Amino acid sequence: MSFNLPKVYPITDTRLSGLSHAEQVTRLIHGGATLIQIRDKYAAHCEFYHQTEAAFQVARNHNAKLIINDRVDIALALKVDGVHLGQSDLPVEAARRLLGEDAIIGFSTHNITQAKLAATMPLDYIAFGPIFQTSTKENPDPVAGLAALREVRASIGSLPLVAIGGIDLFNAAKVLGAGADALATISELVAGRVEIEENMRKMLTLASS
Ligand code: 3NM
Repeated sequence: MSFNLPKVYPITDTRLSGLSHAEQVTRLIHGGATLIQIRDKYAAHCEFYHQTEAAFQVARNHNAKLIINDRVDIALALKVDGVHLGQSDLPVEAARRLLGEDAIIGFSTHNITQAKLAATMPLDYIAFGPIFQTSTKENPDPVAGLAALREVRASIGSLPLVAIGGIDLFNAAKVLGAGADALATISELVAGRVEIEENMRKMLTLASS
């Protein structure tokens, strides 16, 4: 259960980008991404399976890692690198049993209580958010803010911490300064289909400086 969490963790969105997951993965990798989450709340399961298969092919060809949002069954079937689970998905322990020790498993948390509980689970990273206002997620939890992020950082030991929700080029440095190990972003990276590669490169440069 040890893996290298990059500072920028892009997440795909076919509606925002107007592009397939594989196409987004291609552009993100060209911009420097090494770990990408495939997220799709609308595609039929069968379609999501096939799109993820195509995206995984691209990722593998470039030695990038692919994480699937929610779907442990698809992760298992395609042997992708891992899953990202939400509070109402399959329990983390069950996913770990199915996917094994080598899979990357991340888990969304939205308040300090959830984050502290998550720190006791067999996880590779904890995600915390929304840090800022987001219009990408339907029915998001209340905005947590940077102070809560600092509190989570202080409460989960050395477990890698991914911040999410409304993160852009302007607030990214503050989020890292509050203790996040990685910035997970959707709209700032993939909303403009033409600029995906450039957006990714800019965010990585900023996060690495
Ligand atoms: N999860 P954007 S916020 C998928 O709070 C997701 O757990 C969140 O999109 C959480 O970068 C969010 O466009 C949306 O704000 C992130």
